[in-house]
Amino acid sequence: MGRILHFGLGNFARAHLLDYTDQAGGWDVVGVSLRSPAVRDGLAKQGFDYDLCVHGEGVRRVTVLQDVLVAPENPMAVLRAMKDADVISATVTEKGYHLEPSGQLDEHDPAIIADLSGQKPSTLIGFLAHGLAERTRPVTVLSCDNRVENGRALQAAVFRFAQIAGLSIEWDIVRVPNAMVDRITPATTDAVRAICGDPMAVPTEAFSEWVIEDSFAGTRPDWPGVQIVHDVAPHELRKLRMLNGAHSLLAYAGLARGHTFVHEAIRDQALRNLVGQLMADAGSTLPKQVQDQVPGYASALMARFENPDLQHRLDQIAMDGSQKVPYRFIETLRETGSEPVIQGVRTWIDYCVSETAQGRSLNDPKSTQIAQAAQCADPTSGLLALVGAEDLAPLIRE
Ligand code: CS2
Repeated sequence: MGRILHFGLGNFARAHLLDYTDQAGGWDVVGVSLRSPAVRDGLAKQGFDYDLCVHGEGVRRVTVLQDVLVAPENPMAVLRAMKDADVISATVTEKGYHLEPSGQLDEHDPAIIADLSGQKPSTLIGFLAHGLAERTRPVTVLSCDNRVENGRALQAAVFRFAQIAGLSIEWDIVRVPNAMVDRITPATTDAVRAICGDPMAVPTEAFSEWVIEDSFAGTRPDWPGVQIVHDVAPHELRKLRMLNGAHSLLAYAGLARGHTFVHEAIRDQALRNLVGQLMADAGSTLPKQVQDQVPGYASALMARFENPDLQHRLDQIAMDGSQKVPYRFIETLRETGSEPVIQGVRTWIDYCVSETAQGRSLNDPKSTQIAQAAQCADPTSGLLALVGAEDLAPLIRE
């Protein structure tokens, strides 16, 4: 029996890595919650099993999870668990990597400063640096978050942290593959809990995709349907720029036009046209070998967005914009000057300015800086600076 130690037990992990591993058989998963005990407490009451409510397919009981460790309660238990796991994986969202827009470890981030000065880690990066320094047996560290070259970025961040902290990691026994992950998984609603009769149920769509770089230090589960490839980049750019780019455009422009859910926004003809053009523009930036997939992928995405059963809230997607805008909009914009992408960036800026003006703090790790920038004389430049794109201000303002 192999073991995965997984950091971050949000709905996405429970609908993706845990579901794949449950279906693979022969492996189990121990989860690590980096913040609150809520998920552990909820799942512990039901033996760590939960219902996955797959729209269009029915309910599946996922039984692969054995335990959940709550890092703030007992960081030493997490470090001990890191010694034995065959695979250490993570879905901690973009902000959990503590990176600058350039992709380097953000050494000014308070959580990283605290981890570097304290004895016990609290971030994924701190745990990995300390945990890997203790490893003598090969291990794969698998990032399952939306980010360009997620494995490389994670490895570089841990490398830098370890360097500053004076920790020595035997990198020869560690592999950190890049991976593209996809499954639209909204927050759980009371209706989903009621339908399943499970307070910890997770709603998700039938579609799912996982493409992982062929770079493992040891064995891995026989995950059904997972593509193991030499180069993840074409798949990852397709998904991040087309799906996630379209999602963020729908979120900021859709909220401004009074919509609440993705399925409503995509039925608004003006937004639908914008999204179609954004996908075509983003598609044109992709490597040659996936160019012919662009039209089919775009129409499949439209159908996924139209799914009314998912009840996917736009304000959920609008969260953490400072972390998402760089890879969802800025890269495509630099390569194409795309008009719908310009509108995406503009509507993000408008969203920051109007939320701040109404006295609401954004749900974003840079909420303080966003509020300051949104109230300054030139919010466009101030906000673009936060996503490493101040030079694009003239284009956005036009
Ligand atoms: C969404 C993603 O919340 C968001 O930002 O764009 O969570 C999206 O649903 C997933 O990446 C789909 O795989």
